[in-house]
Amino acid sequence: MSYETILVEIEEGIATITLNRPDVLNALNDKVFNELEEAATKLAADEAVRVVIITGGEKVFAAGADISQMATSSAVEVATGGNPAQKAFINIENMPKPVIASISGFALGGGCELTLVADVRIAADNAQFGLPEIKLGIIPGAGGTQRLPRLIGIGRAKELIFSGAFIKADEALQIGLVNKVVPPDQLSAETQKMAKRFADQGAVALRLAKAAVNEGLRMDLEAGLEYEHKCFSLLFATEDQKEGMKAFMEKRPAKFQGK
Ligand code: CO8
Repeated sequence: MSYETILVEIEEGIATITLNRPDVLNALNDKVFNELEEAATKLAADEAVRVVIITGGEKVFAAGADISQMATSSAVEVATGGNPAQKAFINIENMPKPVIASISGFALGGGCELTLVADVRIAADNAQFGLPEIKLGIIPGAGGTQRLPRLIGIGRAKELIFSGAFIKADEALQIGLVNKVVPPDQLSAETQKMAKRFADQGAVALRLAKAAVNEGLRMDLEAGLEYEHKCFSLLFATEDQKEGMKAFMEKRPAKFQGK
């Protein structure tokens, strides 16, 4: 897969998408959003890909949407522009396999919002998070007002959105914005370790586990529990369920085939 603003590599079932506009701190313009959407569609359909990592590289995750592109936009252009940011992010969020955001340096505005569509977030201890849109006279527009309160709670989300303040990795960990913080030189290895751990599990079970959590969050508890039971029952039709339980009885590691 060849793109202008992102790099996509696949190795041993783990795909890595790297944002690649270093001169502007990986600012996200429409080209990036469109390429992310296309890559997510392809990786979602590729059964050989079991886990997806999104990173900005060693220095910065992404300093937000491209302000130079937005500065001259009219309300009509923004309203009728097809919302490439939300389209791309929904595509990533709905990928039927685990997505890990691996974050070094700034993850601001649309960059922070991109981390929110991943299933888990690992940060280097030099990472900084924030939604500074309010300081530009706008609000988060790629899901921040919706996904952040669901992840860290309404009060903390409003504080970040109303102030535009940046928080460091340790505070992000404390409020549940990231799952794990590691030294910068261990970020890549720790991300790979987590990706490998997910990749070793059964692909169908992973897919349904993700669906049960994501779909369940859109329902009331009763409907969510019913949905969970349907997913749970369905897994008894897979060879992986037979293998997983047989392996347990035989006291050996399971070898899942993803079917
Ligand atoms: N957009 C465009 N260019 C950027 C951006 C950006 N978001 N961030 C940095 N750059 C550029 C700078 O202009 C600079 O370019 P140049 O060298 O040509 O002057 C280069 O990157 C390096 O940046 P700095 O010199 O500013 O680096 P510093 O280390 O001094 O500062 C900061 C780093 C603090 C990250 C600073 O660059 C900054 O504050 N950036 C903007 C952060 C921001 O406000 N982000 C939110 C943007 S709005 C948004 O994300 C909305 C999302 C919703 C989209 C929905 C669409 C429908």
